[in-house]
Amino acid sequence: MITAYIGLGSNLSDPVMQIHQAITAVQDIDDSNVTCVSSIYFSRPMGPQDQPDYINAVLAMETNLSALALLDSLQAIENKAGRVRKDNRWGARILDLDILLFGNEVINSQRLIVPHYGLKQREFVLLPLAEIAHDLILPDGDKVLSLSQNIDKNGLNVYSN
Ligand code: A4P
Ligand code: MG
Repeated sequence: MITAYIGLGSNLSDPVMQIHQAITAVQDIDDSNVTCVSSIYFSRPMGPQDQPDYINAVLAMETNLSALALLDSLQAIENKAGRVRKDNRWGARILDLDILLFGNEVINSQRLIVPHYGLKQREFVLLPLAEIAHDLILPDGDKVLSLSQNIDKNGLNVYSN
């Protein structure tokens, strides 16, 4: 089995409920087990500021699925939550599920870039990730804990454990 890390984000339609529902839905993905879930965090929007604040979390899972099959399952969960894809980059969304890491794999395909391209620049990804995986080392050798200690928190706060 491969250990994958998934980033969860929402800033529309009761974000805390969206994140809880999404965690439950990920637990139901075939050939996979969720092994750890971070606290739920409250974060300021990255990108356009004329949108609501976000709720973010990260979970760890073990899976026998391929990375693309996992992406399909995550996108099905986003669609079921009522996500409508718009052209506005970094705009408001009901639910965003990103594959942050897929084992130690580096993937650069048309549908999937892993590690996630924004991982190292996003406090709302690095802090929850470091919370559940202190010793994690990225495929390029960078330590998640040091990255999380050196990034501006930008008002990131634990919302609930
Ligand atoms: N894709 C490629 N790599 C991946 C990956 N590692 N995981 C492709 C998931 N998908 C990946 O995704 C567009 C396409 O990216 C997918 O079809 C997949 O094939 P999407 O979810 O439809 O689009 P998106 O998430 O809107 O992409 P975008 O614009 O890159 O958004 P981001 O970068 O995810 O940012 N502020 C706070 N505080 N918290 C947030 O969570 N999120 C965003 C969205 C903006 N500001 C935020 C937050
Ligand atoms: Mg996404």
